[in-house]
Amino acid sequence: MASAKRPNFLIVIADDLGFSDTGPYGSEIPTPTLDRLAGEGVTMTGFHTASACSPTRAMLLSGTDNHIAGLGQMAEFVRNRPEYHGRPGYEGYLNFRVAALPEILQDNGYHTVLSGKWHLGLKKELSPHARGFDKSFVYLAGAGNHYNNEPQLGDHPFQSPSVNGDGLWMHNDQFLDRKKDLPADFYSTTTFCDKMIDFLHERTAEEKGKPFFAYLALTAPHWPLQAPRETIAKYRGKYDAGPEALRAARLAALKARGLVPPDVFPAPMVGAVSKEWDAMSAQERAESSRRMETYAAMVDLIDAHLARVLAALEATDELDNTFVFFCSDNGAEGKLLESLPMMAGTPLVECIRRFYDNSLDNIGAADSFVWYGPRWAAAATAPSRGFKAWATEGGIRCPAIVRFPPLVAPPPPDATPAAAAAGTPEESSSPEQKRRRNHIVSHDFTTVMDILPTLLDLAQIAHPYPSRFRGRDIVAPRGVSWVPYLRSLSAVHSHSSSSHTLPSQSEPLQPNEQQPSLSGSTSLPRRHSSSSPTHPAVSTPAAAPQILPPHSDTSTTTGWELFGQRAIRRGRHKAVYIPAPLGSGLWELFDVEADPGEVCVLARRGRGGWEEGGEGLEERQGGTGGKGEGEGEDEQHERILQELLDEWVKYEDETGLYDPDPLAGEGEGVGAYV
Ligand SMILES: [Ca+2]
Repeated sequence: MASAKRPNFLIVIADDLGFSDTGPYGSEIPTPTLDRLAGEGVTMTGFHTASACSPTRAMLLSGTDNHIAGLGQMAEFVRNRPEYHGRPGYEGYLNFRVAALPEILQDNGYHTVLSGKWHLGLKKELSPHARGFDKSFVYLAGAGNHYNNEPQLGDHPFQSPSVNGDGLWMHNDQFLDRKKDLPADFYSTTTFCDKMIDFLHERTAEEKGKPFFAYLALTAPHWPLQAPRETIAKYRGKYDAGPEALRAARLAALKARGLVPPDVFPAPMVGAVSKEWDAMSAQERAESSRRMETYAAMVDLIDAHLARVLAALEATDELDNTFVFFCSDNGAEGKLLESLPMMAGTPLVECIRRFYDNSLDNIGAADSFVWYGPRWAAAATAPSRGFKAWATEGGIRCPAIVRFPPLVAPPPPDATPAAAAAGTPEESSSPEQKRRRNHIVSHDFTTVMDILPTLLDLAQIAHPYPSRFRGRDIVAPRGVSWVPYLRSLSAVHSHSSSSHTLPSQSEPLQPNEQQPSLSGSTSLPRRHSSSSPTHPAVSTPAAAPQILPPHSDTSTTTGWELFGQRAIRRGRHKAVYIPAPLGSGLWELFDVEADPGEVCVLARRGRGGWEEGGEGLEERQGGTGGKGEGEGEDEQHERILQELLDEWVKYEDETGLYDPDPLAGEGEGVGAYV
């Protein structure tokens, strides 16, 4: 009987998928498969990754920080920066200080398979086959043509992996010739899901006796935006009102679902901004819309093909004993790549100019090569600030859905007290309305580093640290198992389905008109921190089940750094450092639960001021004037910021983080290739 086995794991990761791009998060793009997973499981709003691809994947498979696991910076970024070379944690591949999740599972009786993007080492000895996967079909690099169409290569030897996939495909321990060995009808999402289904079908009797770990790492909807013409056609005209209209609709949908605070103040646009919709010519608007239509088609196809994978598991009666986890690897991609000075004349841009056709009717085709730019990305990241590669929430807060009925599931739609109390007549509620009312939403902070401890907990496998592992010394994971948390969510939801809505602020948002703007942004609103608990259920009577957030301990801090952008978070407070010219070049304190847009600066401090012991650049945003007994609000925020900066120093020490100042001036160009 399937349920007697240890649980299977299916981890599905999408590439550069934005926060609100799927149905559970209110998207207009229909994603019935993800709607089902969310309706039968948990939708998370507090899930965090690194701000870019390979660091997140390193965290996922190691359970620890990317600066420890070998992706302190992306390999593409450090390649021509010798100051990083030779530093532990900056190897550019998943290093051997970590015990990789598939290695641990393989050693403990799991059948381990991967289909999709690896991005954690380009050599055979660093490949999935070498890191614990029994079976793998992989693209080793970070981005590539979704149709395996590289017309330029016969003529011109472009070396960027984005336009040259030669030598980057592997099946198990063998390199593939992408021209001969990939299917003639290759399309990334289709083929990766086909291969995953093949791996599941092809299991031997012995392999079927084992639980499995299946890692499906899709390359969509990462640029180049490409999809079959008929799928793009489904979205024709849907985006003609432009990105601002889409952003407003997405925000409204997030609020309607209780996924963001109802009074949230969305972040203003940041970074290099493309032309206003109204300032565009009709032709420019048509081309921009077509890019978004293509993006939507890519998301549509992720869902459609994921349905096939789940159907394969249902056919073998394995789905309900499979912990299914779906997420994105970083925020939506908002770079305006073509406008970056550092991109001018690069091989990629030159290659696109010479060999691709980005005319309106060809956008999305195999020989087109486009991205969609900051305004469409801002629709997907709203209300958060920034995009992929930013340490603000727009870069690191990602959609995440869990389905595993043995641990966490909403009760049947009409069985909840709220449903009964509401007395809603059966005929007046659509199945969709009933499902949504019954959804379990998790607002608590979680991180991609938690996946490894969670899976090991479910499999009842102890992490090998501090013992040696496969003949080497290893580090401990930094993530925390979600098992008690998910169980508590289910219990609380069953006990009282008073919906898991975000607390509204006790005081309304107030303009902060006396404050100067930050880095040219609009004037900052300001509001008081709420002293109310994160979640209404936390304060339910003692007899009621309690939610057990995995990172509830206020001494737990989580840090981020990539491309010189830094952040450190403890509880609801987060300090962010964005170098000029993109940011203020100051450490800024936010309450990211009340203010997920990171627009209300509670305190600020210069990096130099901190380093020199509090002298110098220290300044802060004006307070509210409230003078309570003892510590005032401003003093409290200053103290919290100071504590977080102390934590930052610890984080640097613990992770071996190396962040030379010269990065600060590079702005948005960093990481442009990946
Ligand atoms: Ca990515």
